[in-house]
Order: sequence, then structure tokens, then C-alpha cells
Amino acid sequence: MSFNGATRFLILGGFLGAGKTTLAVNLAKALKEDYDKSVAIITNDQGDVLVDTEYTKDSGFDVQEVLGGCFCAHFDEFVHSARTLVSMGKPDIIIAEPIGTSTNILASVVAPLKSLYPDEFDVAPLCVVVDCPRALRYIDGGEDEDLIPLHQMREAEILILSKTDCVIHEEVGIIKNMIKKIVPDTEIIETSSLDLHNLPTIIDLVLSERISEKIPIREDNKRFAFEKAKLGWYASTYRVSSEMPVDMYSMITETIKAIAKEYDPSSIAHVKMVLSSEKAAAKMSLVQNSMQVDGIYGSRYFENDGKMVLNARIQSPPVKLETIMREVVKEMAERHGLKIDMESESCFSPRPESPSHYLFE
Ligand SMILES: Nc1nc2c(ncn2[C@@H]2O[C@H](COP(=O)(O)OP(=O)(O)OP(=O)(O)O)[C@@H](O)[C@H]2O)c(=O)[nH]1
Ligand SMILES: [Mg+2]
Repeated sequence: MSFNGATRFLILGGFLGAGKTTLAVNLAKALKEDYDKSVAIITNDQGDVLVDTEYTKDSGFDVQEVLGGCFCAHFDEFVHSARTLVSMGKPDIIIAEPIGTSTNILASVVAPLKSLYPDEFDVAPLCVVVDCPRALRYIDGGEDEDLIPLHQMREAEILILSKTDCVIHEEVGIIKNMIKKIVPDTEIIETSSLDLHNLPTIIDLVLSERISEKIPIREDNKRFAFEKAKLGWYASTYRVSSEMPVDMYSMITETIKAIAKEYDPSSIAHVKMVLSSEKAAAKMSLVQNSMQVDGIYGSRYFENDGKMVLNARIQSPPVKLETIMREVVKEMAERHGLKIDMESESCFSPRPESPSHYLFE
């Protein structure tokens, strides 16, 4: 889709686990099925292996990933990914999901895209996804660790309030009033991935000619460095095999529960896991204390060869996180008779990043 030949670009920001990937895939599916529009997706991570990439690819979309840091610090690579998607399949729309701890997206991603590539990309107003359970924490002003999500909210041109199904109706109203106090100029669209209410409203925005217009707010990235560094980032991939059928649902549920037992829920930003074979796949997430199986396709049982990808972002020293993840996976594999062979692993706390561009105008 293009007004003037440029590719429509939607940036979906928001904190870890807020529901960005779920929304991106739901939007992409609806745009394809109900509006005959093609969508491609750009994922982003600090580490080097992404559950989100597996999930969006498995959902049938062209995907590019920018790894090793935020779009803002890898801006040329980000633009290269977008151009690759354009040359691969000429998508009508590109949806880009920055890392959940990204800050100053307006100044370091939106503004440079608009000013450097006005003929190539047509950037929609910045959408920031905020989930209701986490937002309840901000009612009393939030805590120190809410510095990043509160900043992300202030950046929003459209604030998408997700997971409305996870709180009672009155709380949605309370959260919206709180948001209006923090960002009076922001439009709020509430939604839930369970019933997809208001998805057409978000699609109307994507298909409209509205472009991002908000003047970037000036907040020094150094303010966020301490909070970012508190998180341990873990990623691993395993080649897996089993001669007997393995119940994937039990396997991933028990794995996620075992990880949850090791940490205080408030320190768990997002743990996600995909187990897949040629004929079947299962994905599961844990955000704070909320555990959810996000889909099983094909059979519930895993057989023969496949792959397992595990990502965790938890407030934890990386060494402890790595030890726990290894032990849990080993124990679960033994219990379910799954042979595992680690292909890659990384665990670290993110270092401060410098954006390639930083435009305030
Ligand atoms: N109940 C409910 N769960 C949701 C909703 N939206 C997303 N989720 C679940 O929340 C979890 C996290 O969703 P993701 O879409 O992976 O979140 P994300 O923002 O992409 O997370 P990161 O990429 O780690 O920052 C998954 O288990 C989703 O199924 C919703 O509206 N309602
Ligand atoms: Mg995601």
C-alpha cells in the first residue's frame, strides 16, 4: 500500500510482554484475510535468537530481524531490513516491533525514518502497547522500575491498551483516566487478543493517511541505563528429538512453571518458549505471574526431530539466570524423554547503546 509510492510503516512500541508481537500477528492476519493487504514484520532483540521471529514466520509472514541491540543503535541495518522486505515481497505494510526496553523511539527511529527516507517509508503515528495488568502498577505513580514503560507511554501518539480481558471492567476505566493524566494528547484504543475488539479501529489507522507528527520528547537515555542493566537476557536454541510421542503442552507448561518457581513474579519481564517439529508447534509465555499457552498447531504430540527456542528477560544476574535455565531444560527433557542438543546460547545484561540518529524538531 502506498500513498505516493512509499511503503506504509507501523511501529509498535511498548514494554516487554505487553502484547506487541501478538498484536502485530493479529493485525497482519486481519489485513491479509479481510482487506487483501500484505504485511511483513521486523523483529528486534538484544540477543541473537528470537522466539518472536519463529512465531511470526510460523504465522506465515515475511520477517526480518535486527539483533544485538535496538533499531535506534542499528539504524542502517533496520533500514536495510525494511528494504529487503520491500524487495522480497513488496508488502503493503511493514510492522516493526522495537525491543521492549527501547526508549526515545520518536527521536531515534521515527524522526530519522521520516526525514531521511520520506519517499520510501510512510510512517504512521507511533503506537505504544501498554498491558492492563502492568498499567495497574502505575496508578500510584509507578515504581523506579517503571521508568521505562512510563517514558514509552509519554512517547505514544496512539496508546493501545492491551489485555483488557485480564482486569475487571472498572479497572479499564481507572487505567484510562491515569493514562490521560500522564499523556493528555494521546488517543487510547483498548483491545484484547481474546476477542480482538477494536482491531478494526487499529486497522483503520494503519490504512489511513495519518503520519507521525508528535514532536520527540527529550529524555536522556542515560536515565534508563540502570533499569535496562538490571535485566538478564537469556536465549538458547536446542535441536531436539524423540522416538516416542512427547506431550508438548505438558512439556512446555512444566518448563515455564519450573522457571516461574525460581523468581519473584515482579522480576519476570517475559519468558517465552517455542517447541516445534515439522508437523507441530507450541508456544508459551510467562509475563510476571501470568502464564499462557499461545498456540499449539498440528498435533499436541511431538515426535522425531525438531527445535526448541527459549528467551527470558528477568531481573537476575546473568550467571544465575543461565544456570537456572540450563538446569530446568535438562530436567524437563529427561522427565519427558526428549533428547536435547544445545545449538546456541547467550546470557548477558544489556550495555548502554548510542542511537545512530537523535533528532528533535
Ligand atoms: N489474556 C491476554 N493475553 C495477551 C493479550 N495480548 C498478548 N497476550 C499474551 O501476553 C504474552 C506476551 O505477548 P507478546 O505479544 O509476546 O508480548 P511482546 O510485547 O511482544 O513481548 P516482548 O517481545 O518480549 O517485548 C503472550 O502470552 C500473549 O499471548 C491479550 O490481549 N490478552
Ligand atoms: Mg514481542
